[in-house]
Amino acid sequence: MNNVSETRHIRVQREHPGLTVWFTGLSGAGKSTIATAVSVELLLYGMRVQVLDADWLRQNICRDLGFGRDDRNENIRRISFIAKLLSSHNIVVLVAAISPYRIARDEARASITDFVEVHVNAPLAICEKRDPKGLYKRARRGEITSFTGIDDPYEAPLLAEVCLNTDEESLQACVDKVLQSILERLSTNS
Ligand code: ADX
Repeated sequence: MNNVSETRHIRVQREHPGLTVWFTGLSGAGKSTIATAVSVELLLYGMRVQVLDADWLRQNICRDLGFGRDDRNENIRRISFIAKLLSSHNIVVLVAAISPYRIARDEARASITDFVEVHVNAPLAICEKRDPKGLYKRARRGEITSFTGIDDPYEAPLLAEVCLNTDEESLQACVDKVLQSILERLSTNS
């Protein structure tokens, strides 16, 4: 079955289990763009979806947090908590957060029943060239400190279920890879 017919198959069932899909990668790698595009496709087929974008959460429930190690870990802990709750109600949760520390992502994985990790990978030089928010320039000028990839580490996943190379693969190719992985997982669990 191809993606579309598999998705329709799930829709015909009308019920699908919950799942958390966790997009990790450098700022500017494409996490939010891909998560949003995936959510649109899933919604079109009548599935229950929630995107949890860290940029947005940092404007509300995580607005008290900065970018030191403890605060980043707390950020991921809060996001995991919401993702776990929503996915327990059979919602497909798409998390987009740099989530640079492996241990924090592994804790998220351990706390959430069904978890798919997506490494949104692009070389630092490419992310820096894209610089959609102008933050890399500010970090290079020293106006922002502890910036991931510049003066704070990004620990790439060792065993992500999906690896996307956004400097080489098109947006649609990336979306299709994620959809494929979601549909396989939902079919297995339903
Ligand atoms: S995380 O490390 O705690 O997972 P998160 O994904 O929530 O980070 O937030 C990252 C976003 O915050 C970036 O896309 C960028 O817009 C902004 N930002 C501001 N300061 C920093 C920083 N020092 N390091 C990384 N991102 C930063």
